[in-house]
Amino acid sequence: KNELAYLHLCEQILANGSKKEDRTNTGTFSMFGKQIRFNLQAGFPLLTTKHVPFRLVASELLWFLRGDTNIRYLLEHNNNIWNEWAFKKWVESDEYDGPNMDNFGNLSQVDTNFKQIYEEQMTSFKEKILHDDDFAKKYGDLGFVYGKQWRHWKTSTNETIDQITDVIEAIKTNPHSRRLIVSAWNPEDIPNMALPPCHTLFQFYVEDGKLSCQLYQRSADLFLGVPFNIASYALLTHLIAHECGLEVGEFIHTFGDVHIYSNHIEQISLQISRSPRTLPKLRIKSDKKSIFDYSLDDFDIIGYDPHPPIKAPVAV
Ligand code: DHF
Ligand code: TMP
Repeated sequence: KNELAYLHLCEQILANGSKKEDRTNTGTFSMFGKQIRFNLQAGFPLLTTKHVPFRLVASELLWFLRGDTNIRYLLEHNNNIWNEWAFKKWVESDEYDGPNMDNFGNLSQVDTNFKQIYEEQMTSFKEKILHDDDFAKKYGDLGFVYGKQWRHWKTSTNETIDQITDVIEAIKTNPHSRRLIVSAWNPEDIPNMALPPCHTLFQFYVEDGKLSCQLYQRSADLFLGVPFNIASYALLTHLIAHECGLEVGEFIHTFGDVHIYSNHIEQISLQISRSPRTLPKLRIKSDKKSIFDYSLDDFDIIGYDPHPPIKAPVAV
């Protein structure tokens, strides 16, 4: 079963990961340079040892594909996974005059009073992003993150490169190419991003009518981020294969710093104690002219029977 590769990597890091401080002051157990593989023919890799919300994975991917970098679209789709990073920019701005939100990520985990004040601020922040256009423009935007680099990479001569359109065209016209690459890592733009891209660069490979994809992820939160990242790139590979008249091959997930946060140990131990179940299938319900025309209702996950969700705090 495909999922065992993920579970083995979790076990390995729990057993042999080195204790490492990190930017968020949470502390991690970490390893460098690992790889897991998923045969996409064997099922869609939405992990079954905990419930992974496919709706959130898919709406985030559609958001990238739109070239969108503003969390308003995510909030309109009830997707809250990027809120903290926009909120951070807001509370650190000169215009914010509410209660002190320094270190809100860590404080809200240990101080229940603070947590309540934080949640009130977050609720009103979300309301403003949804209903105040000017505010959303200014504070909903995460900067030059994935959507911008994938669809509107800015060149030194002020033109834009649409890497997704280009890579699809290249897969269609030149499938043997060894240059089928999309990069989100734009050194010039890094200072203007809420978070430098974790899924940094990916490459496609066509063999025997099958499309494979390999991702290089520079930094990987094995419990929270990675299950989303696996499903997201699997979905992207399916969509591009569909558009190019190819079958799906493998998704190969290569990691730089892959880590388990010290406050995820119990959760991940519970998860690896569970037995993986049969992977679900992805059904693409409607044919679209282009990969940019899909909406959430166009995909179905069939036969997903996961173990219950496991909650964990995200390190900000
Ligand atoms: N920072 C850190 N420290 N880890 C991340 O995984 C991460 N991921 C980001 C942005 N910054 C990050 C974007 N992706 C969740 C999943 C993916 C994601 C951000 C957050 C998450 O919290 N998942 C929960 C469910 C959330 C929900 O239901 O709203 C989960 O249990 O999978
Ligand atoms: P860093 O920028 O200091 O590496 O912190 C980013 C954290 O977010 C790190 O724990 C990795 C995690 N992450 C993922 O695992 N997957 C993602 O898709 C994103 C955006 C972040």
